[in-house]
Amino acid sequence: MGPLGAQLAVIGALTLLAWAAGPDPIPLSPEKASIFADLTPAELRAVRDFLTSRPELDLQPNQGGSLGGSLARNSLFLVELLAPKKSQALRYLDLGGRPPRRRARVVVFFGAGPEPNVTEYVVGPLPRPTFYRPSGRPVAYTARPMARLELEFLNRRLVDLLEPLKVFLKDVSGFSLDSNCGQRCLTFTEVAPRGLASGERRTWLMLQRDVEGFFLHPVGLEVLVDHHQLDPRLWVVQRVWYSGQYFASPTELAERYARGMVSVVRLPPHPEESLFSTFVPRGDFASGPPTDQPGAKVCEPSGPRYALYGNHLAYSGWSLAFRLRSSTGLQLFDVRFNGGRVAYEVSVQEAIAFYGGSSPAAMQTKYIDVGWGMGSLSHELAPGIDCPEVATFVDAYHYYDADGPVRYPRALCLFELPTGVPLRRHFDNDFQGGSNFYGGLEGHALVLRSSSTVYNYDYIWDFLLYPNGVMEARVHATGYVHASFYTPEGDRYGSRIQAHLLGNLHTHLVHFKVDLDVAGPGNSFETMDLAFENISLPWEPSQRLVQPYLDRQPRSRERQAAFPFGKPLPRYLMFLNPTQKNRWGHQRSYRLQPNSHASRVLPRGWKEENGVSWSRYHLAVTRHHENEDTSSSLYVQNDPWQPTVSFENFLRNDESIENEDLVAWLTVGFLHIPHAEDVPNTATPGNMVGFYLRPFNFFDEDPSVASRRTVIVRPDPPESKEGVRIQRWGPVAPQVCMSQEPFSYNGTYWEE
Ligand SMILES: *[C@@H]1O[C@H](CO)[C@@H](O)[C@H](O)[C@H]1NC(C)=O
Ligand SMILES: *[C@@H]1O[C@H](CO)[C@@H](O)[C@H](O)[C@H]1NC(C)=O
Ligand SMILES: *[C@@H]1O[C@H](CO)[C@@H](O)[C@H](O)[C@H]1NC(C)=O
Ligand SMILES: [Cu+2]
Repeated sequence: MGPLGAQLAVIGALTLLAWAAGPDPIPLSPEKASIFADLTPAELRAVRDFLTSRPELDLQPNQGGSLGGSLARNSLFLVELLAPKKSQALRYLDLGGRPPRRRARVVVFFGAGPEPNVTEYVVGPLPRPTFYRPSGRPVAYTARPMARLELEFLNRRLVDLLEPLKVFLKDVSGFSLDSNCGQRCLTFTEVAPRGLASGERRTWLMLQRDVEGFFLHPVGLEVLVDHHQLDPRLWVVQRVWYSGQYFASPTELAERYARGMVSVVRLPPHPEESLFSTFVPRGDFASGPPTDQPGAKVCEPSGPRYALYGNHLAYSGWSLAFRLRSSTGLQLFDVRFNGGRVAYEVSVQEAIAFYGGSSPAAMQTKYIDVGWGMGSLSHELAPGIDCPEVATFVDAYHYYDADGPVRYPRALCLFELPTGVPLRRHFDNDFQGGSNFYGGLEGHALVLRSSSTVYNYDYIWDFLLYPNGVMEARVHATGYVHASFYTPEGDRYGSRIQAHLLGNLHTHLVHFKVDLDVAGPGNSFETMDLAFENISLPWEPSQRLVQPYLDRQPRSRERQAAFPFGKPLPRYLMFLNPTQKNRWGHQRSYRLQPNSHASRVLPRGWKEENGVSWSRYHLAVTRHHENEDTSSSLYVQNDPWQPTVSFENFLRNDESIENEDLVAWLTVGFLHIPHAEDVPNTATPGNMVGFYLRPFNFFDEDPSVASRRTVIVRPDPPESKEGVRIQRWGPVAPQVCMSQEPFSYNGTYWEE
């Protein structure tokens, strides 16, 4: 090992010691974290093999070769870890003993029987299953998520159904659905929900030119296809819309077009000069240095300062377990700081986007993304773009609409980020042209990231850990907007963003579950804000003084802790441990601080709104129940009218939430009115929402004082020659990717 290597090893050892320090050093161990780890490929296969060997289930492959499959067959749609019950997990985590048995949650599509349905099962114990038993009531078959097979049937059936429009489509778009369409093919976007009431499965499809960024190339034709039958030959078109006009069938449109009775919008020929929907660079900045050079980069002068072992993570006082749940996405467990538990679970529950428009497809779009496999859509992250080059990348395996585990390379990444702003600093002015001291601590955060590409949109999910006990959750939105064919009536619902394109307004909402365990499971919830008092001045009683005081509102029942949109949310949302105090006599607390511009997507109780009743509230705090695990489900997208999970029911019994195990359910989001700059894509700056979890009297002082990266500069006594004394506690890092200049700080200012 060379001198540099030796130095790195020393720094590594120092970092390890830093984790072990602290008042209550029982961080989560990698071994214990593993009870939350996603199923391994071997476990996924074991579940599949166990179930496919049961003749009574009669499971057939999902993909069944090239259209060999049938929708009227039974298949294994989803296999994922069923996280252990909290009571069992805590017993193991806190008291030791045997780990809870590993089990799988399985979703089976029963299409073959007389009463097609979707049934969920619990399968265990892993890795060698011996039992399976149903969990919950079977779900209507029409509520199931779309599978690839059904989409493939839809593709094929559409060619037949739109046969009468062959000439019409060629004339207006220059593109076709023919098998020999070459570079001029049409494709479509299917919107959801699929109908107007429970039990329906009829979808508006929006036809588009199949070019790069096809989402932005609607040709003006939308068709309503009823595909509730399991035999695709029985699927029919119920309605047709073309550029503002409705028709009963493709034939009617074709006939009226042939008679010259349809006003058409002929699209410009393709390829256009420059295709607006691609990422290919065009134009130039009017000023600035050349932009083809690499920009600033994240760099780790002495290697990573975090420890990743399996699904266990440790960094600057933090330890936690994580997984990437196929149904919903990132999920953290047993989040501890300096050994003290802050939260048992922090996870993404759902992401929705509800639209407005004048074309039927836009009017009908209410995307509820878990129903599209949001957690499983964790496609590869690119080093240097999606995550810094130095990040650690982790693969994921999902069993979702597949016949075995599917590997998603680099589905997760982990990296330490210089925040670009000091965690703290002070210039202590001596008011005589110099300072008494300067002190500063670099700002850093550890980021755990994944993304989900739900068709056109890309969500970037982050959890950030700061060394002062603050955790942040955030989501950035990017990718293509869901846009529709421009007609003048569309102006009311968004912006025209290309000649034939309307960017439709929509609201993005994201639901998070934060199961806080602030220094233990028994917590209470309180809000704080300021109120004004009007008192007579103590030292001049004839005068009045109006000033703010702390208005504390303990919230003892669930209804008092549910904050509907439309009313202001108190600014301090405190989760406190009533039995533990910090040194200053305060109940140890964590504060939930949302970062959101959310509002409701529909009036309360209106049809589809019932499927997303969580979206009524900025925040709702409930008592923890094992059977209130998630606020949404795979089935809400295709049946929001009679949802299998109703969040409103979590609040209905208005339980006491004093000194109980509490769960905070937080809705964040923003209104998106698309604009020309959403072409080619929605950009991340400004499109970020989330929340912070911040210690509030949880510690006796800011725990980041344990960091050894602080620098203090003091002026030396006048007789000394150096002028300043620089104090630092960290090892002097090698000069890799750092300034060649040694650290300097002058600390004086002068007139010139
Ligand atoms: C669901 O389908 C299975 C398999 O066909 C069948 O045994 C069961 O009775 C069905 N359940 C309901 C509630 O329809
Ligand atoms: C404060 O109290 C005084 C005396 O009652 C009253 O005259 C004054 O209007 C009050 N001011 C405010 C801002 O409430
Ligand atoms: C700070 O800058 C002033 C003016 O250039 C110089 O006289 C002084 O020596 C500097 N002090 C240190 C500590 O470098
Ligand atoms: Cu948007």
